[in-house]
Amino acid sequence: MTRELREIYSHFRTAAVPLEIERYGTGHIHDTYRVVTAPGSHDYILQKLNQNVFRNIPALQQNIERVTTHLRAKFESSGCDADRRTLTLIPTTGGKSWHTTPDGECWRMYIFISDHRSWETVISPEQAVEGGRAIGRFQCMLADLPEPPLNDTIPFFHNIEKRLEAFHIALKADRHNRAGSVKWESEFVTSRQEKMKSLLRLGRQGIIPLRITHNDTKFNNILFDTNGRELCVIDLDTVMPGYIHYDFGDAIRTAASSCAEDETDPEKIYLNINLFRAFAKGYMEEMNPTLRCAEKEQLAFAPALITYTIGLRFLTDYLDGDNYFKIHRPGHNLDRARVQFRLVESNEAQQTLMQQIIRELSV
Ligand code: ADP
Ligand code: GN1
Ligand code: MG
Repeated sequence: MTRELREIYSHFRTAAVPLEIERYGTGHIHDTYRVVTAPGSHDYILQKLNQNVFRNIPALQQNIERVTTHLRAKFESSGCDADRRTLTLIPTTGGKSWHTTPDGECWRMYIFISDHRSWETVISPEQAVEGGRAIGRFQCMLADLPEPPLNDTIPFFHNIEKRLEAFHIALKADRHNRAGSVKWESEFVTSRQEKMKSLLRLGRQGIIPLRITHNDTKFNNILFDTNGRELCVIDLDTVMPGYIHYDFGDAIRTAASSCAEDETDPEKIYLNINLFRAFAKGYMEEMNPTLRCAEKEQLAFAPALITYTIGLRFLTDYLDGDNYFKIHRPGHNLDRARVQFRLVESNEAQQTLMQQIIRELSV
C-alpha cells in the first residue's frame, strides 16, 4: 500500500484502519482499489475517477448521490440490508462525496459489498434469470425518481449517429496507420449503419419513451450473493435518461455470449439462445407490466444494436490509438471489436427466434 493511497483514504470519513489497499476488478474505466481493513469494519472500494471519460465530476457525483439515496430508501422500507443492495458512498471529512487532490485527481469511496460473486461470462440459465431480474428491478425502482432529470454524464452515450460520425472521422484521419487492418470491420459497420438508426427514429417520433436507465449493464456490473441470488447493480456512473433497450441489449451482449469480450478464436463466439431466453424471462418478470407494446417489439433487436454500438466504440478507440478503454495487450480493442461484430452476426442469424421468445414472454 503506497503512502499516496493511504493519504487519499485518510480524507474519507471512517475510523477503520487500512491493512491493505490493492488493485481490484476488471473495469475498463476507473482505477479501482479495495481497501482491506481490520476485522469488525467494512472494507471499501476506493476509485480514482477517469476524467478523460467523465468531464464533469460534480454532475456525475450528484447523480450517484441522488440514485443511491432513492434506492436506499426503497430497500430500507422493504426491510432489506441497504448497505448490500445498493452502493453506499462514504463522505469525505469535508462532507463531499469525492475528494480532489492538489493536482486535480478525483477520488471517491464506497462500502465494499462483501461475500459477493460476480462473473465476466455466464454459464447457467439460473444466473441469467437472476441477472435479468436485477436489471428489470433496477429500472422499476428508478422509475419514480423525483425531478429534475438526471445529468447526462456522457452526452450522446449510446447515440449511434454520433458514434458513427466519430468512427468515420477516426477512419479518415487514420492517425495511427491502422485503417488498413480494419477493412472487413469497416465494411461491416457501413453495411448496417442505416438499419442501426431505427431505434433513435422511434424515440424521436415519441413511439419509444425515454426512461431512467443504467446504460452500462454488462454482467460484471451485477453482484450476486453466495447463493447466486442477485444482490446489487453497481457502476452507476452512466445512470441517466435512455431507452430500456440500451440496458437490455448491453446485458444480453455479455450475459448470453458464449465467450469473453476479448476472445480471439472466432469459432467460440456466438449468442447462446438459452441464456438469452433465461435473461429475458427474468427481465420481463419485472418489466412486462410497465413496457409499451412498441418497446417490447424492439427488445429482440436491442442486443444487436448495442453490441454493434460497443463494437464500433472499440474499433474507433483502436483507430484513435487506444485512449478511452483500458487495454492489456496491443490490438486489444480490435479483438474486442471483432468479438462484438461476430456476436451481431449471431444475433442476426437468430433474430426470428429471439422475437418469438420475447412475444411469448410478453403475454
Ligand atoms: P469501471 O467503471 O472501471 O468498470 P466499476 O465501478 O464497475 O468501475 O468498478 C470496478 C470493479 O470493482 C467492479 O467490476 C467490481 O468488481 C468492483 N466493485 C465496484 N464497486 C464495488 C462494491 N461496492 N463492492 C464490491 N465490489 C465493487
Ligand atoms: C465500459 O466501466 P465498464 O468497464 O463497466 C464502458 C461501457 C462498455 C464496456 C465494455 C463509461 O464499462 O460503455 O460497454 O466498458 N463504460 C463507459 O466492456 O464507457
Ligand atoms: Mg464496471
